[in-house]
Amino acid sequence: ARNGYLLNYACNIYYGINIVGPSNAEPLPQPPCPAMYQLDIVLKKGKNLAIRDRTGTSDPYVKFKIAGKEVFRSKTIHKNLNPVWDERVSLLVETLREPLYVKVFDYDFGLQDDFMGSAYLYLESLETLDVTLDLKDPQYPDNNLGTLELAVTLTPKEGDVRDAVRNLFKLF
Ligand SMILES: [Ca+2]
Repeated sequence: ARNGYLLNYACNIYYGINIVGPSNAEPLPQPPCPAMYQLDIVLKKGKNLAIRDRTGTSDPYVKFKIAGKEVFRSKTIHKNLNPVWDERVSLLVETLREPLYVKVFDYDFGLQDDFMGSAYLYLESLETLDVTLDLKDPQYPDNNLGTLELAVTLTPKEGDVRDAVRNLFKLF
């Protein structure tokens, strides 16, 4: 929380410099607010996931995407609709505007994997550590495809607070 405060403080001073200048002056170049966050996610488990195999089960795995880019793929857990992954991933994100796109697939040997549902995790409005996502198929939004449980922590990066303060002093 202290780092977040410092980062906001540094950013506010950046923007403050531009705001208090004489109105007829050329605006100073707007330095990008050096906000960068570490996003720690524990993919815990899935509950009541969708059946995609003829045997009445699925082989689920999970992909995370941010801004269209795949940033994580979990292990496949075979023949289990209530899989426990307990996998941890640490990501660096530059903005909280892009949500984390979570997609679940059923692994099929030699065939194209089947879609088992997806959900968005909105980082801007993230308030709790423990997150339960309702999986949906956008084509059939009324179908319940089970849930995923995650633990999510968002931390402003300390290094960037230091950079922000260093850059700030260069301006004087
Ligand atoms: Ca399968």
